[in-house]
Amino acid sequence: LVEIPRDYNAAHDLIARNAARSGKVAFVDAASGATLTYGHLADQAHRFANTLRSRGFAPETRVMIAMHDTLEWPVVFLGCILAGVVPVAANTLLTTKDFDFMLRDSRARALFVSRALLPTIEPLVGTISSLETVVVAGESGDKSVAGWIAAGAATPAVASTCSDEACFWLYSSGSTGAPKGTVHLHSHLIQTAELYGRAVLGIRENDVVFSAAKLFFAYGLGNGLTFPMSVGATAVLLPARPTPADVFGVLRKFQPTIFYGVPTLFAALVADPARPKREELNLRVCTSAGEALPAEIGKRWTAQYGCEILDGIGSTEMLHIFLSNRAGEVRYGTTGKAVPGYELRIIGDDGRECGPGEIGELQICGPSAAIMYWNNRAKTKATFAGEWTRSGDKYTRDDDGYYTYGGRSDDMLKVGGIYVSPFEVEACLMTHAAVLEAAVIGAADTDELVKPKAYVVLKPGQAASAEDLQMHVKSQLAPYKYPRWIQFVPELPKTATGKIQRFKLRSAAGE
Ligand code: 3SK
Repeated sequence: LVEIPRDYNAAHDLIARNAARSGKVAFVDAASGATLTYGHLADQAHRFANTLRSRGFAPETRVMIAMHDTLEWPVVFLGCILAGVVPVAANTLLTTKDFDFMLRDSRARALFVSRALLPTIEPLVGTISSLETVVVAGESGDKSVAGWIAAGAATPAVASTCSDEACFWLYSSGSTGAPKGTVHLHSHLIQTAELYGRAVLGIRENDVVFSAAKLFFAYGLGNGLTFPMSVGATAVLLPARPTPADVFGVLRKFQPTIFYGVPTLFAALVADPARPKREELNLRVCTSAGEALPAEIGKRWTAQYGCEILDGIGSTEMLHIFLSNRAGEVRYGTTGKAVPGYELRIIGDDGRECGPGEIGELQICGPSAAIMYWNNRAKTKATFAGEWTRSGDKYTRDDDGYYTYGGRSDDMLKVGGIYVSPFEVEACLMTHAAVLEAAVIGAADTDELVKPKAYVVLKPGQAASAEDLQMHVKSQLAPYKYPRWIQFVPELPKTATGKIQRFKLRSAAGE
């Protein structure tokens, strides 16, 4: 385990590690080609921290970041942490309603937001009393991120924080209810960098890394910020959604040595007729997380690019990956073995620890576990049980210590690596005038990757097409949540007490 001093500021540590690399490129914006050196990053983060301080943002104040992955993202995130201010990194794909909840729940006093996301945020401006200011990224002027950086003094601005105090939050989604503000400490970032980044990935100074997962996801934050900064490597940032063409463009142009993806993306990449030849790329290792990587996709990628995908699993609660395959020991179709520094156990329905081959819930004990869900005592108690964090994922372990994914303990779906609650999609379908009832399950596509499928009962005398209902969901929820298939049925299977029997729909669908 990594020893962390009591007086410790996570951003100061990540910046100070690179004090002797001031001329080296820390971040590259793949869209514009602009770069940010470690020296400029340090300067801008301190200036930003000084502006926060001079505008009265005291340590422990919360602010929200809803920004695309540009060079300003690390400056804002690290600048806040330097000042002891707690950044809440938000999913940029969410809706106005989601932001309304998160801004109220976190009582963020400032929102740093990309210009392109303003239409989502504008209906909220002036309606949330705790939100004092909205500062736009990608612009210049007093009310812009660039303006806040420029206005700050260049003097060092490190708040005297403790390794055990709140450093940043991420929002995690659950099967029911609102997203949960997941509170992480100053000590957590570097723990993930040492235990997974260094020990499993072997990340080093001369690596160039590229993460398809964005910085606001726990997976993307470690991949694209903590790990490269912990060793002085260079990270390529892509502001836009990672289409196969963009991803291959980045892999060709910037020659990353580490590429972090998710199964849906790897499936699209191996099937892309315009994919580059092996010798055009410079990959050393790839990672996959978010959902189980189908073995076939891993094998096809390795056959094509001669480079393994280390499939692993992490969580917003544990901050990064705690179970992973290792280079040279990959077994596709499994999630590998425990990451050293994390202890894992599988607990059966009877509450006892499972032996090899027995299925149960995976629980994790390790030094990067979040301390709580904000404003949510019941869910905090249900998830964080003393030293152990419940994952909600079912697993088996074989005699060699390899773990294999066996589904969720709740009804949650992982779609493209992001949680989707079937209840939220059902509730949305039922707001359509023609829908009487709906049930949503996960169904596998041709790559064996899970997507939402809806069973819908229409009101008598009403008509609606599958496309109508898909459009309806797309207009109300984050775009990845819409059902890819809709089956109209005369009724839904139910228990005597009226509860929908999703397991019957799953088995009828062959899931
Ligand atoms: O979904 C995952 O497997 C994951 C991996 C790393 C960090 C966070 C998450 C949710």
